[in-house]
Amino acid sequence: MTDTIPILKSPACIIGLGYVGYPLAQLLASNNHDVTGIDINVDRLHAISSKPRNSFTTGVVHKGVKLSNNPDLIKDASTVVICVPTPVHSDKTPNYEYLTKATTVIGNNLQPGQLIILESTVSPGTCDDILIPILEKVSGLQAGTDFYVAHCPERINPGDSYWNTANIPRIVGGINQKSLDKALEFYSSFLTSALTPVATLKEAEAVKIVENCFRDINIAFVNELAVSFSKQGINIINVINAAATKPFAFLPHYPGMGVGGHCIPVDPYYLIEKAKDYGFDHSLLTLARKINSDMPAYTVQLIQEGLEEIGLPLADARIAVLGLSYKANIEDDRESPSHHLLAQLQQLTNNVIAYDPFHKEKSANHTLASTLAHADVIVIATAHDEFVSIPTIDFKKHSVRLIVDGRNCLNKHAITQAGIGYKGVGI
Ligand code: SAJ
Repeated sequence: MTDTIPILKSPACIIGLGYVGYPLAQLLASNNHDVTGIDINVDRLHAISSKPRNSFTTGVVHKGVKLSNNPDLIKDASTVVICVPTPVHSDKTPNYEYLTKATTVIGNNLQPGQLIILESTVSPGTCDDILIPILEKVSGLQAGTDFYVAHCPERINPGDSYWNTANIPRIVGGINQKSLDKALEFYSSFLTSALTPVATLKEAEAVKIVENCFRDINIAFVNELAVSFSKQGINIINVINAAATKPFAFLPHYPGMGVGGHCIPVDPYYLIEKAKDYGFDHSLLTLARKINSDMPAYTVQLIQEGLEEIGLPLADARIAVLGLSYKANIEDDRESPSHHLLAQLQQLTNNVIAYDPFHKEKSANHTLASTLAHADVIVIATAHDEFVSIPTIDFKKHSVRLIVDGRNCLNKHAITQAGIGYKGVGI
């Protein structure tokens, strides 16, 4: 029975080596855990091991993590942590494909005494309704007695230089007390952060969804204010920053050309869809999603207004969108509003290109200078440092005529003083 081995010495297996699973595997390895990382995507394993495809052998240990695509290795672990993607389908309904496949594979290798922890973000009730039934059906074992189940929703902020897998506080729920205790013992063996137990698996699932719905709603609030206040000649950034001087009961969020990433624009749909099963309509969450999803279209409107103000017909304008990543100084462009903006612009004109230093393969030109040199209109979609630090004189030098600052990250005053048209989001 694997549950008699002290957790620190017992091997762990991480299923899914993405932006959550691989940092977790590395942290376990750096804390002297015997850790195996399993990913079905061999290209991912090659990328991690930085070995060319023809020289990678499954089971190779890289930086203390045994890398493999062989699910049989699950049998050897005392703790199995699931970190697979939970995206949405094109109709915005939850896509549990990755989770059900991973769970079935785990079920086929499940051993008595193992602790199964789900970290992926899911709707409340997913452990009870999907994870546990599959594990029990495939293995013939009983959850809570033969094996243990917990949910510790991942929290990670890509690009954050301070908060990381080791120090971000976490919450944990279990199917029963023994599962919860084993999960708390596991995480406390390598995390430096606070661990907060919650009463049930459902509460743990709900916490993460609530965190990210909170963020989406607050971003929608300032995005709506930005559109309203721009009509009233009020600078929304000044208003938000002044409101943020209130030391309590206000948390600043900022307007922009849209909300991207694998979390914030996705997670609310998990709650919206689950609540429908109970006959409840999350009208606020739905409206917030619509407001944020409409921001690329609002940005197109700003471009059209700016072109009219400088007397340049859209048909004659060479437009360059700067930034494909969903947020500053990272590569990830999943659900990026930049893609929605480009698609809408391409409906109106063929003369639109993109540039992102993290996506040279999707950039029309390989340098920022050549992009600026061939554009009348610059649209800032991502506040990468490379864009924020462009001297106004460079825009002038390349005869840029209009700047639409989708992240309010440039110096509006210097740009307008240089005789260049400027449109911000609410400023
Ligand atoms: N955004 C705004 N205005 C804001 C904040 C963000 O328009 O005031 C936009 C960003 O440009 C981006 C999107 O929203 O396109 C998401 O930004 P984000 O800072 O929330 O970045 P994420 O998606 O990496 O969010 C992560 C979240 N991670 C997960 O849920 C796995 C979550 O931990 C936090 O909500 C967030 O980090 C954070 O606190 O920074």
